[in-house]
Amino acid sequence: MSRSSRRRSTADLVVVANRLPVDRVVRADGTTEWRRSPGGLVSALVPVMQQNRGAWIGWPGDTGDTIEPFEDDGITLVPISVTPREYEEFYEGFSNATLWPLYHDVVAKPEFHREWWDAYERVNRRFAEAAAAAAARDAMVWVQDYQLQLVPTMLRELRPDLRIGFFLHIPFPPAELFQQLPWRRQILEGLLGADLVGFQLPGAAQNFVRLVRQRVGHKTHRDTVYLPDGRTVTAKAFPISIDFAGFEELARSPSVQARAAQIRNDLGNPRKIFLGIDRLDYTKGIYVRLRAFSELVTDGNFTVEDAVFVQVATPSRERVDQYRILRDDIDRLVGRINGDLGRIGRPAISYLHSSFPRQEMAALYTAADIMVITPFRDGMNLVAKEYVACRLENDGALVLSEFAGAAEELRQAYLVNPYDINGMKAHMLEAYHAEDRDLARRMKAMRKTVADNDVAHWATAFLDDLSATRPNHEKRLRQARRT
Ligand code: GDG
Repeated sequence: MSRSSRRRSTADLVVVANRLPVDRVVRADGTTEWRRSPGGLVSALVPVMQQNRGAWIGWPGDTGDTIEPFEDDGITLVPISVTPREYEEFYEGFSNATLWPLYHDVVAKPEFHREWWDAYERVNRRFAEAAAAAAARDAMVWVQDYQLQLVPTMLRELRPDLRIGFFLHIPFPPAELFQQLPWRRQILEGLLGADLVGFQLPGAAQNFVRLVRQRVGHKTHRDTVYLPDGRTVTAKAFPISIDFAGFEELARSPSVQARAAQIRNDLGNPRKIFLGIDRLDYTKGIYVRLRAFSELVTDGNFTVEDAVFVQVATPSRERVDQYRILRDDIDRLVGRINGDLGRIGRPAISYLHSSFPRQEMAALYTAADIMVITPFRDGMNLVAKEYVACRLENDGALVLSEFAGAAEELRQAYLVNPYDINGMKAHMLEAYHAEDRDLARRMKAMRKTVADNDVAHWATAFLDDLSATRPNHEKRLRQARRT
């Protein structure tokens, strides 16, 4: 056994995700270093992984050379190579132009290409083989998200001793839509390799169980699927969350407070600041929300001196056609609105197509009076929870789409239907005129919900349930070996 493979088969907890939790940074002198990527998932899992001889398997973020597994802060990182062609077909193609629109209510038309599917299978197998090599005997493996739905079964075939969990970060569609997928049965069977399949919402878990019954023909009862070999699979909701205390601390820091004041000042101290922050994605409903805001100005509800809309759109999937088209559509809309309604030094919409450090995000959340989140469909939407975490004084209003997973928990938000522009305008206006007492009552309740259910709570709940699966596992394995 080589040194690296001996090291690799010792992890008691293995996370398998499309991306590694680090980014490769090239220094000025040409040498490279790995920097931990910020984000709730990473910060919630790192401590658990450090205590459990953890390994993280993922793509390192470029399509270049093969990189050997290495240690980073008590965790083994196992980079998976993906060729430029596979990146196009597996990631941009099948993951982001087939599954992403299909799972988000078909808000854009999914494309079905057989060579994309072949690449999806091939890359999933590579991830599964790496997980099989990294996991210690009887270890727990947690597979993340829609790019890797075939991994659970591929891994189970290689390593029947493992406890395998899967979590889907995006919605799981109803049967009527999922059925369009030419590879629907393979995806369902891929997921059934897991002992525990986690979703953001109970409705998604029900969609999955119903499809398994209809399309694969297994017996099901409530949240459990009964497989012919006696194994069971549980499908259950685990709504993901954020590092609430971390965001509170950021918002409380003097530098973020000062920056928030400066942002208000730079915007000309309007009475109200509206804010949107999203990846530039057609599921997020950016276009309709900007139209709704501009109509409120045109209708004379307020002027551009009274209110401004700050929209941050983080660049995303820029080589996928539908994302290029969306970017042009939004550019044109913002140009038209500002051309029609803006005054010198007072645009109606302050549009930023770039990404920012976490501190700047916290300053924007702190500066904004009304956060507007209007996706047509969203697994959860962490921005909604981050905004709530930053409102230390229980002020600020959250306008939130009913079709974001977060709406099931944040019931005190101004809930809107993003397909109904008039309804959305009415709620934005209600938030604009709301009394401080009413806002405080709503925000206080939402802050409690998020504080009590942070991302550490989410990770623990999932891993506790996963470790409790298959109580008769050992016995069944012994029997299987005898026959
Ligand atoms: C998927 C699901 C689900 C954004 N711009 C910047 C930045 N961000 C951060 C936000 C937030 C995260 O990215 C975005 O998360 P969302 O939940 O809002 O949306 P998706 O990216 O679509 O995520 C979603 C999520 O997975 C988790 O399961 O909730 O439904 O679609 O944390 O703060 N962060 C920084 N600069 C930016 O410019 N630093």
